[in-house]
Amino acid sequence: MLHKDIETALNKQIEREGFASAQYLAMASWAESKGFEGTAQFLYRQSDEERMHMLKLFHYVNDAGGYAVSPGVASPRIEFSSFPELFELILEQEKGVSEKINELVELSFDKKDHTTHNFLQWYVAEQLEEEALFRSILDKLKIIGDNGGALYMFDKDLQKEAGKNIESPI
Ligand code: OFO
Repeated sequence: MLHKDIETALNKQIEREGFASAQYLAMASWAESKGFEGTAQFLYRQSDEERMHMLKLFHYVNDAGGYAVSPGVASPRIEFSSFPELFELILEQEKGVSEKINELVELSFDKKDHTTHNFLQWYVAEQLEEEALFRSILDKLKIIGDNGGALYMFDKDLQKEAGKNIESPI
């Protein structure tokens, strides 16, 4: 049986992953409306990934004897001034998620809940990967600056990234 505090904290995390999915979806729409197809595909994929992160937690809570709560959807931001601004926001969002995952790991440790502690390791590794990905994207954008041709290539690169298989965690 899940400790109540852990159940509550995991449900909070379900909410965050759901919000991340909605935020990526809003970003995908923005990129698509600007004609950046590759970036849009990449962001749609990110949105799907976050939904899977949410579902993986959801199933875990119920499998572990808790009660998973389907979260309401808070309104994500829908307007952005530039690609650097959009990707900065993503990196901040992912850093925030990593922080919360670390807090959850600590809580599971405090409560001596080894099963949840073990389950959360997948998220620890995933967040490390995602933060690294978005840091490298931001580095590329710094080099690109206002160069339209380079931005076009950047969009094509993200299209390739979007085509990579997503490892399904559920
Ligand atoms: Fe990248 O947020 Fe999910 O875990």
